[in-house]
Amino acid sequence: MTTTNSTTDSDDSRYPFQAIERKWQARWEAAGVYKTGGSDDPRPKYYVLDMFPYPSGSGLHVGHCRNYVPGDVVARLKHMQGFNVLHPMGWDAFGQPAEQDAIKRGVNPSTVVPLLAKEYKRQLSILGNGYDWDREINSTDPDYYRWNQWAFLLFRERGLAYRKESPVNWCENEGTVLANEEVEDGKCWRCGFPVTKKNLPQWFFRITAYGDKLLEGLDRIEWPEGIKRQQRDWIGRSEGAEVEFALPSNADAAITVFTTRPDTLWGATFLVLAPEHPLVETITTSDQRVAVAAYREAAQRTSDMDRQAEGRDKTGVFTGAYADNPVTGEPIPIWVADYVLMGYGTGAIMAVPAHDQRDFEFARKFHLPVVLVYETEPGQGEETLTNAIPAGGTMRAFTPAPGALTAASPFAGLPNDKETVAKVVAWLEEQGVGKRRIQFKLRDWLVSRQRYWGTPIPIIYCKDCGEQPVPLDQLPVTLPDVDNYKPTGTGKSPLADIPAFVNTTCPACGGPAERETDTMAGSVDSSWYFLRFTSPKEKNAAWNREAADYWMNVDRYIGGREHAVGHLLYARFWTKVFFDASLISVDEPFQTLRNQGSLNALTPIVKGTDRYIRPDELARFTPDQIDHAWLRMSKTRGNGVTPDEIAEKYGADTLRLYVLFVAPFEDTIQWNEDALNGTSRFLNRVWDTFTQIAPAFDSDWAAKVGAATSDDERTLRRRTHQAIAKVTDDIAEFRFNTAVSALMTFSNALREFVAKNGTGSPAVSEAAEIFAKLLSPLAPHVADELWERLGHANEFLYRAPWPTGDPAVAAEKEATLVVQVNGKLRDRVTIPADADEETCRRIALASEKVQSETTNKTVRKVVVVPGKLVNVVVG
Ligand code: ANZ
Ligand code: ZN
Repeated sequence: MTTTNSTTDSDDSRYPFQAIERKWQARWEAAGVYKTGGSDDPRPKYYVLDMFPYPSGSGLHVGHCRNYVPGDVVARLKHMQGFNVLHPMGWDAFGQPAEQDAIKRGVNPSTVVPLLAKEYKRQLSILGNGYDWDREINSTDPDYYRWNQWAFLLFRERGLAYRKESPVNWCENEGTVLANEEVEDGKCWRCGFPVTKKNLPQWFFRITAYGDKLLEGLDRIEWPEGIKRQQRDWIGRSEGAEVEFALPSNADAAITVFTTRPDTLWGATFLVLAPEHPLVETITTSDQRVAVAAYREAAQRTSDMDRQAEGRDKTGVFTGAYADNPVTGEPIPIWVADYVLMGYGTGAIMAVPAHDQRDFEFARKFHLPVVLVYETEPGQGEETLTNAIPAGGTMRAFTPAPGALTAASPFAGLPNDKETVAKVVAWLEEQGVGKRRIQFKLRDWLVSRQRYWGTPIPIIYCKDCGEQPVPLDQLPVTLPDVDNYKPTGTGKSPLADIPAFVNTTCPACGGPAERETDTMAGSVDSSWYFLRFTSPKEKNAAWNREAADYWMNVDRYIGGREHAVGHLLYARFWTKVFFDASLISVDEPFQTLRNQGSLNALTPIVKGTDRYIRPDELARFTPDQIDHAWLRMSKTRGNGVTPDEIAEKYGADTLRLYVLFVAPFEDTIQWNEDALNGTSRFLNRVWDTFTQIAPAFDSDWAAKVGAATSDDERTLRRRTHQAIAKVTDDIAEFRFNTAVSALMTFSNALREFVAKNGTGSPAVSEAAEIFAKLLSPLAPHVADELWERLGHANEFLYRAPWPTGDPAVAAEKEATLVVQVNGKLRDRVTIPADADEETCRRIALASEKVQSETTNKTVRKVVVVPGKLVNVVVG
């Protein structure tokens, strides 16, 4: 009765995925299968979190499946393995995307967000993702953002939030503040007007106070090395010293530099100040004033990145002033140059052209002296140097000029290494001209946004009492409902135009006062949402302590690499602050992080450029102007394919399998709709196989399968138990592609068996039941349908126990290993037929009989014929 049906691949045998998927989605929802257990649940907990999305107008595209499907697969596996699983979803809905969408539609973002969220939820449900929607959070809900405000005040109380004047990107033409990503080549992205800087008082979080803790914690979490490296570089801890240079012309002032190489002080032949350095004004001599002023002007228009670019032609201007090199006693000229940044160290450097490449280029261009501190060959001369020498060599002896600190350098002959640096720092400290200093590249986090769509900053300004926090019992400060939420022309947030919002009373004196009108950056919302998910309905606190202690930290966090030094750093910082304030019990939020690869689509571009062409622009180009490139699928590029259309055409289960199977999780996928036919065919074949098996399915197979001992039955059982081990490990380790291919192999074995031996064997029932379970996390709809067809009425595989494999059954055919000692037979051991040399050696040496022969003797040699014989030579 059981020959394989050769028409299985044709369209008429396509399984009815649409009906099946709708049916199971409705059943799952009605039964509330994805409801999370409480923190008193006896099962061990497992917290799987996908970075929560910001909903925007065009909804999800299939590229999002790479983020959300794998998280769902892992959550399903863990639930079936007996864990109490938290797998929540919510909306990161403050900020630009929702605001832009609202501006486009001419309505308030608060009207748009719930609609967008609903649409995202619908699309995620189409994919079959199982979230506990009772825990849905929306960051724009006052019940959520009041806790942003609470946290802001907590940070302020702990000295971690402060206000200071700081430049913003400013478009004079539009009268708006621009975010960094709205500045393109120094110009406004909308109107092309040159962007300038404008100083505004703004709020900062003092993340720099956590530089060391943020570094240290990286050693304790299981994150991709690349992300850890990015965070380390971003934090950028440098050990060095501050050194003071006196000004002969001005006894009241001195220039302090930060250097990582104080040991090269003998070769510091000039100083360089950042153009913005406050002393530039004071020290510039009158004949240099015009030139210096012009140079500072020009520097203001250059971005920090360009200023630091390697190999860029060095520019600068002499101030006319000199400083004393404290160790040589020589006066050295003070220059201004834009390769020195005001925002790092002290904004001033000592230039050591012999050992620092940038200083070298600068010195050669402006004919400044070069003095070697370390020489790599005796009598080496400076004139012939073509590059700085950053490492190596031994320190020269210096003959000091009159007025120098010492008679001669006490370090002559020392090597160019860290120890010498440390000795010099200690010595400079003794001499009172320098001190040890740790410097971080990390900057404090600017949280102020001059935008409407964000959390209002809960501060009140009183003429008499100054800056006052809004009392906690008056939170939340809610965002007023307004018609105009577009950026104002003054640089202030649109909230500043709403007197009813601005005017309030001072919490301290009761007098008239004004509210802060800036809102918080959207990155604040995502800095703690993982805590809110542990108790999203908590009324009296940001989270319920017991729930947070039970669930934290997140076991598997899944999201894009682009968040490496933004969100992922901020979330760690907030967690550490909460930990230090004794509000939670963990100091790292995400134990394990996994970054999905992106999904690219073949996108039309303008020939010879990398500019993409959106579908609505295509008509403006002739065919010979158009080329194609693989670009990341995204809303803005208009190259997105919705999960809706794919689910309609192939089924969500097919889409899930395609996304999981086509490439390793971390790799880039090139979207190819044809490839969906492959996974679709696989599911159709599975469907056909189960159609054959179901009538003969015996749910009591476990009691009978031990008797299934024909060669074919043993082979099938071996494949079944091998599949359990492989799929279990692969899913847990995010090797979804090989998990799917293991299922394909398993499915083929089952089909072959049935074709040859029919469906009557208990080994077939065993295989069918286990196959449905293993398929379930990956393709949950069809798996539940197959389960039902095997006779499990009113059940959900999500609630079924995950199978455990029997390694003995899974072992490849067994073989007998002959074990000899000095050529004499001592033992016979049963081993897996495919045991390799190392395994055979280990098994043989572990044999009791061998051990009793070899005690007090030296094993000289072990000869192994894998799978057959081991001879232990002792003497
Ligand atoms: C003298 C020297 C000699 C330096 C030498 C380096 C090599 P990191 O490691 O990145 O911390 N520097 C200090 N402040 C700067 C600023 N505001 N803008 C630009 N450059 C600045 O780099 C520290 C080094 O970068 C410092 O050590 C200083 O140059 C420069 F053979 O001082 B060094
Ligand atoms: Zn007051």
